[in-house]
Amino acid sequence: MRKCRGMALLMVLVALAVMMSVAAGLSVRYHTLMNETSQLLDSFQARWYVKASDVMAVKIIKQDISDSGGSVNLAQYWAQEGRTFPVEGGTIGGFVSDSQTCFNVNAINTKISGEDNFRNGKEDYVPYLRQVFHDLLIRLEIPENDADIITDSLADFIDPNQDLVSSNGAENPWYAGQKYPYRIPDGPIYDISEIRLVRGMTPEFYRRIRPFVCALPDSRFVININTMRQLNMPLLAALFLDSSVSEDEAWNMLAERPADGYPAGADFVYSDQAMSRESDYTKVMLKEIIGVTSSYFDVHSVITYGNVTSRYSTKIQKVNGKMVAVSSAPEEEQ
Ligand SMILES: [Ca+2]
Repeated sequence: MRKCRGMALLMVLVALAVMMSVAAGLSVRYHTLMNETSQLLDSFQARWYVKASDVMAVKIIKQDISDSGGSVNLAQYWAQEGRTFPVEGGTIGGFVSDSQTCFNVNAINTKISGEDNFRNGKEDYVPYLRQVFHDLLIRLEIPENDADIITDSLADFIDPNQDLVSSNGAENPWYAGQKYPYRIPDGPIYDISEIRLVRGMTPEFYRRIRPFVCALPDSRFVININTMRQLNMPLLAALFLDSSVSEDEAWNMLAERPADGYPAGADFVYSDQAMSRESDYTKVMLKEIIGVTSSYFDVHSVITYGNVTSRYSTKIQKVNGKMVAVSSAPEEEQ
């Protein structure tokens, strides 16, 4: 009888141990699910705050442009940096950048008005914007041979034909022969990261080039001189096609720029500082590509909510005369 009671007690203890083990497992699973759900809800809320940030940026840019009669410059509210707004459960921060302070790769084959007058029947004439892009790569300490290949291959990547720009270029047959073959767009690209596929590009070269290039849905090439900051000077210097123009000299050229920007691009092109470094050729080119307004912006949002910090980049552009947010995506790691 005593033996039977002992067995029953043992079975009860074993059953208790099994139940405790199951309960502990359920508890861990429950907490994991709770954490996952909480993080998911935080990221949803953060995404809504990104939308709020975009709406606010569009409103401010529209108001600034309207107040200044079309000028886009660094004295305007949209250009203020380092502001963070508290919101329920977190913060909204970030900054807005003008996308017309970078080299628009979709314009690399665009002919500048007046350029033909300088061609003079030269078979080996290289279009101005290709020269500028090449000059920019050299300034970023990309070896000349690699710069030759990347520049001409980028031109082929974007142009709609399958004719090689030069022996340094690359069309579909070259890409078809690679380990992972692919077809090139032969047209404008949507996202600047696509240039990582261009012949000659390496992760290191892309890292160096990335801050100075963009892919706008526009084959025109217009730089807004009023929003150029010191960090953009490698590009401004490259526009002069003169290796003796340093980044510091380019920055000094803007010393006379009014706080609320030049009224017209010509005010920069005919400024004493710029004139002293322009050739007849670059003066004609600069007259065509230097502007004082912009139709493209990027909103870089940093949202903190709960335990989640989200970084998003939203493209804002003028569509049918109206500024609108057209796309938003997690910010690319630099
Ligand atoms: Ca092509």
